[in-house]
Amino acid sequence: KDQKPCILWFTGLSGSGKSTIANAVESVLHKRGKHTYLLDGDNIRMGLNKGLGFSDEDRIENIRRIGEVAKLFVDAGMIVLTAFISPFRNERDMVRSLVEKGEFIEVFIDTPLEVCEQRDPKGLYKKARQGEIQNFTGIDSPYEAPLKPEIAIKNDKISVEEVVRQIIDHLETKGYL
Ligand code: GGZ
Repeated sequence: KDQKPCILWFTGLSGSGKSTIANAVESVLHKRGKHTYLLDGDNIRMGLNKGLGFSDEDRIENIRRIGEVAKLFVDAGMIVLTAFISPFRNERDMVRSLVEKGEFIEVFIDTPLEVCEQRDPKGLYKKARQGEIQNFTGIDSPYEAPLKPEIAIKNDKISVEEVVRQIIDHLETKGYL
């Protein structure tokens, strides 16, 4: 198969665009005949990680399990895409250390908090500001931005198509595709 297995690990605030971008990248990869698997809240927090909440402890366990699952898919030869806030540097680095060098591609979706809060597609920021939700990332729970991500995208004034192009470009240049 003409692909090198890896994890495209998206990280960023709620509403930053991680899921949208990960889905769009996956669909381009599909069109090129690549074997992929996308892990996100819909298939993980509803299933394997049902019962985990948003305390620091639960987020750490959430990411640990996702990392282990992603590693299994890499072993199976897939290009794995994950779309979780994954707010802690420690846990992202832990996942990085689970796989071979070069198999972990950290993709920082760098959307300013103000922009995420303005979008607020699910009204969660509003609830967090009103104190109806506790431990909300960016409001009363920290987000530790990556220091040296493989890919950093300022997702403020550019289109999803442009973002996808940048990510596919990176994968081609580095020999993953
Ligand atoms: C952050 C929360 C919270 C709190 C519910 N903090 O925009 P969404 O809705 O669809 O994505 C967010 C999602 C975050 O889950 P993750 O598994 O990605 O988080 S982590 O990696 O930190 O474990 C948001 C929703 O769940 N959500 N409560 N308190 N996001």
